[in-house]
Amino acid sequence: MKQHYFHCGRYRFPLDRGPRPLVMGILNITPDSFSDGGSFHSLDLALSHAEQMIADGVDIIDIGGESTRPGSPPLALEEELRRLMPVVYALRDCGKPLSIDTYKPAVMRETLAAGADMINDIFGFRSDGAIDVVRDSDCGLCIMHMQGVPQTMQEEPQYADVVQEVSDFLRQRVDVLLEAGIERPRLSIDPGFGFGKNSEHNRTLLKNIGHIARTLDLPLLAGMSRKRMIGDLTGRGIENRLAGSVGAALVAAAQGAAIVRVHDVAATVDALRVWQAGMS
Ligand code: PT1
Repeated sequence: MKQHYFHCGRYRFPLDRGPRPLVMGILNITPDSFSDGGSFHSLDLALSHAEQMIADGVDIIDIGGESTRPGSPPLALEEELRRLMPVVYALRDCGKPLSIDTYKPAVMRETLAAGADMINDIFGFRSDGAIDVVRDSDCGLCIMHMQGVPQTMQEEPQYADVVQEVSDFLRQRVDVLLEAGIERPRLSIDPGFGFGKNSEHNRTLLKNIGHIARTLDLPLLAGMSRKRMIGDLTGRGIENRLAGSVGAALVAAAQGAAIVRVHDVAATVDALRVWQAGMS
């Protein structure tokens, strides 16, 4: 039976509202470079960033403490919690669902207990104990595909058929999560752009996100904002990828993506509003 909503903790998003995907705004909590003890400065920055995203029309706020860009080293659990918890407490009643970008079950448990609505796991809930944590809540889930681990994933990504392999992986993870008793309306899937994929893999996936979403019959989240793949297509450095990223969000929308994960909320929401007006 066709799924009509995405269930995400305290929130429930209808999925049949025409072509416009939900906009997930990226809130990176970076270490505080201005002070070494208290982290008031970075908390303050994070909260004003969130406030701006809300004013700009964000639908979901995705909070991350650990960078998972290619080459990034893992972050200690204690430090990830130290960055995330004050932000979750401060934003829990901001009126928008809070998604936590983490693959660590202990971080999932603590942030869900503090009021988070969604867990966005680049590791696809493969960490020991991750499924048990989300099963005990009603949070939304994003199941992402990644080949390898962030530190080395871009060294030599290889696929015989990237669309098939990513789809097969996502289907397997969906089946495991359903068998564990997690309700289907809580699930979303993500091909994981840039996570163990070269530019040809990324381009092939970009052309096929509609196909992946239809074969898995689940809401699809696309995260391409400012990534290397946008640089590959435009020849632009990280600071000049806004237009390319907005273009990518529209391509995702055109193929029926349910959620786009972006840095530039205002520009993306504007583009999607125009898109929606022309498509509906
Ligand atoms: C993503 C994603 C994410 N991306 C989800 N979560 C990042 N669900 C973090 C590059 O090639 O796409 N989906 N959480 C950020 N990771 C990357 C990866 C950033 C690759 C940059 C690149 O430039």
